[in-house]
Amino acid sequence: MKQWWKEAVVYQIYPRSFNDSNGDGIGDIQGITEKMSYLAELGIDVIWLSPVYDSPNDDNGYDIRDYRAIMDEFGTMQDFDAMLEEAHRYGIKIMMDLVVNHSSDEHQWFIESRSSKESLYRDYYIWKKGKDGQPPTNWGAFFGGSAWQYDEASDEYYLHLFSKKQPDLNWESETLRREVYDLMTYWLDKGVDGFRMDVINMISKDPSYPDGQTQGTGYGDGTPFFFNGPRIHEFMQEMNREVLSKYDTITVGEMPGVSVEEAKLYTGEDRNELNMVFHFEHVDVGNGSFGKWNPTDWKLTELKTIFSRWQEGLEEEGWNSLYWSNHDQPRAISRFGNDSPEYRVRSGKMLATLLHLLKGTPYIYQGEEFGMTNVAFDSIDQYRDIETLNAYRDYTSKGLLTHDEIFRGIHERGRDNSRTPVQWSNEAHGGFTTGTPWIEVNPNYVDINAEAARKDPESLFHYYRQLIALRKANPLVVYGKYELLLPEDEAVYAFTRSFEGETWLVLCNFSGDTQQRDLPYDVKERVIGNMEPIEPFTLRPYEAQVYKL
Ligand code: TEU
Ligand code: CA
Repeated sequence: MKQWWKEAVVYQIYPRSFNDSNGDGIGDIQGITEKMSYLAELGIDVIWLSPVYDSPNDDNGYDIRDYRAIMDEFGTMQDFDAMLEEAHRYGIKIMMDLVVNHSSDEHQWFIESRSSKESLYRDYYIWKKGKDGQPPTNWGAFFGGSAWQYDEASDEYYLHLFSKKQPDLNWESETLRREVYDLMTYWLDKGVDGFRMDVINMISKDPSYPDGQTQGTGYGDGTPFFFNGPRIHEFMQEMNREVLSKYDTITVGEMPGVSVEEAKLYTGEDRNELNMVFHFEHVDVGNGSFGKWNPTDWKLTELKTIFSRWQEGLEEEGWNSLYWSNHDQPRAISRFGNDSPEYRVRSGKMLATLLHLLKGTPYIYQGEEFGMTNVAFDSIDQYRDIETLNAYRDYTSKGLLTHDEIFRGIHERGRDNSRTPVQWSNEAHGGFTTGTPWIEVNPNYVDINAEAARKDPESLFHYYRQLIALRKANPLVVYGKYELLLPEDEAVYAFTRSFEGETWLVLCNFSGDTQQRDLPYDVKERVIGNMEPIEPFTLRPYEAQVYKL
């Protein structure tokens, strides 16, 4: 089958915050259908849809209660079918979010499993005896506390790497794996085009369940025993053989902690596992002693080293995904650019130029295409994300971080930065809802919104359209070989892409100062850039230029 997913651009929708069609303050599926022409105008090929399945929303849909039903707040299965049909009418494919490392504790499987040790569903989940009154291991859950929840009735603990309402599924059970393949088949038979697989490299655990070196208190400080476990490739190949190989799909595995070497095994052409993976190396630059909660400065050379390792590492084997942001990460311009009024759009175009001229499949997160920024709420009561709320409570109550210290981390890196409603216009609530939004809209919606961007030919929105069109018109953008230049440069990211005798030079100034570089190249023409170029190679603050050599 043609590897169309290498030439595609993916747009991620977090439905809860995308567009509310019925005024209840919550984004919904009909709201997506209403915006399909907007996405077609942008020029994207695939929508990655964050979970829309029935869920109690402990983790906003990443805790699934019924894999074959639509969350009431998002609408009905008819709404879903209408959205799928509308997307396909525009030639846009739909990639569902497959969350099968864990389910909700309200899923029927878990209710049965917890009901009795003799239940047929007992081994759908991971139950273990404690040790001397303590949990089975000293692992910390990503959302705080122990990764084990005690169950009085059976005097056993169940594993939950995330919240205690997200019990981990037991992939050692072949019956459970069969259930997963069946639900995947259900959606593929409905006509969806692929899956983004949530923390899929955690599904194989080390069967010895060893303790970590230190007591995990959570928030990712836990032991790495649940990454890339011993049977992970067996499971991925079985999933491919049993389901994916029977359809023309696009797949991406979300893999915290994955290395380039491991990514070759997941995405190699002859591996029959996945098309690509999401790694976390670049989004973790500048992590402090408490990770993202006390972030530090990062250097451009760190970013270059990471991107280059992945570009070169997967050049011959495998394929890269490319992203700046998603529903777990802060807004790209605030994180890696400059969200001041003077430089917001220019640095947004610079970041987009860099990402979309790298080799791999680019992902655009909702609102990134017209330059949405981080939000800085004053009160913890304005935040909604379980990870942020738990971390604020735990780090301040244990005196590990002061309110001001962790609020800096929440403002810079909290997940709600990317979950405030998409700002469609300068109307109330940014045109997202006629009701009261489930989370407040960023007050800067008055100036930063899709409607204003679409009207302005110099906007970031139209620049993204040009980058996407460039990819469609030039195989070099998709297949060209990447070569890093100026590796030690802390202001300018420079690289070339070469394909069939043609070479393009990409220059991105990450700094707020004008940079002058002498490079041994003759310019034939300027392909794209965020400013009218002056003599090569002078780059004004946040200037980006792509030249054909
Ligand atoms: O995220 C996996 C994950 O590792 C995140 O917890 C992320 O590393 C962290 O939030 C960054 O600080 C996936 C989903 O994308 C996320 O929304 C879910 O909360 C999580 O899995 C559990 O399903
Ligand atoms: Ca709604």
